[in-house]
Amino acid sequence: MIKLYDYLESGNGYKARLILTLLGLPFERIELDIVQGATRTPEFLKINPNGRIPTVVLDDGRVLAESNAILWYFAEGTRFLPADRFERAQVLQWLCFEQYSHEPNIATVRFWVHIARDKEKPEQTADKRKLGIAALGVMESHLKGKTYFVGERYSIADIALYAYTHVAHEGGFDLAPYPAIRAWLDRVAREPGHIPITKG
Ligand SMILES: N[C@@H](CCC(=O)N[C@@H](CS)C(=O)NCC(=O)O)C(=O)O
Repeated sequence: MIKLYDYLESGNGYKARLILTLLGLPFERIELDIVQGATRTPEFLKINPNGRIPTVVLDDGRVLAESNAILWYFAEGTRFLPADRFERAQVLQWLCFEQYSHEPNIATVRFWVHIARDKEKPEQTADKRKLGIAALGVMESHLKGKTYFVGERYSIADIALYAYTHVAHEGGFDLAPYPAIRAWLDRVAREPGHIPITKG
């Protein structure tokens, strides 16, 4: 069975849980307490030298890390990743945006404010908050008049961006000024087979 090294509060872990669940693929979830350093033990570093969840071990023992690579691997050949060349590149565009402009700001501020207050770096919080708000602005202008990020269909671009946007309020991000984002969040949550972040 597929093994998923995970942490329930993690949006990156949630991306993996969500795609596996949507595809009906059984998996064993192994919870690692990232706050207590469980991803940095010699045993886990042998599995993923980068010391981070989510990390997946396939049935044949191969290991795959990085949430968006995991999304891509499982979505390949399914309705969650378009076949059209340009649309695939657009999905990749949003996955890169998520990892460069969105997650490092919105997820990090949420981590400091909501999960590990003692680890907060106050001098960085304000800068990251500004960059997170800028990322929300980009999403809002893209989503105006659209149902989903790419090709008017639910794809892993939506899953990747949903993960930390729907819990952004836990980091103190106010979504009131973003009606298109809020409508899209509701749409994603109504997708058949959807699970909340809290579902292990
Ligand atoms: N770019 C990676 C980021 C993974 C990541 O930062 N994981 C965090 C939890 S969300 C983690 O494992 N932190 C524990 C640590 O750094 O020791 C991805 O998208 O999977």
